[in-house]
Amino acid sequence: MAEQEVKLLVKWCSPFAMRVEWALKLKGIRFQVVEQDTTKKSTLLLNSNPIYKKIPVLIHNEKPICESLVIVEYIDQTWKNATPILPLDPYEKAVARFWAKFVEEKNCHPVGLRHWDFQLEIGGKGPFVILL
Ligand SMILES: N[C@@H](CCC(=O)N[C@@H](CS)C(=O)NCC(=O)O)C(=O)O
Repeated sequence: MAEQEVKLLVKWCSPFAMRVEWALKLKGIRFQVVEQDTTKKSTLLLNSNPIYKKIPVLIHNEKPICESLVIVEYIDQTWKNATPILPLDPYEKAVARFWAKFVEEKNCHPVGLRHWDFQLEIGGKGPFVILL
């Protein structure tokens, strides 16, 4: 793949940003972290995510992608030759998306110890459960 410019707008304590950082690291992608103050939103953030005005935002070759789960899926599809994050099988992928949505709706912290408990509870099937 040609030279890539990958920037990630984050807030250091955001579990949603961590989710994306893990995905990029898992794929071995070099990226620039751009820390944001969400109490004083930058023009870059407002222009990149005008709908939700939230981090994380991935900016890949000047194109912004918003929403952490959408970003993880984008990363998985764009850098296909590295470790897969989501299952390839459509059914397994749907199950992964279901649990990711469940975790969000139950307001669980998407990373961290609670997730490990959750993974054990449902008999987690691989890194995607932890990451998502
Ligand atoms: N559903 C979003 C949630 C992102 C989110 O809630 N980001 C928080 C930081 S953890 C944020 O930017 N908050 C600023 C605000 O709400 O104005 C995602 O998955 O990316």
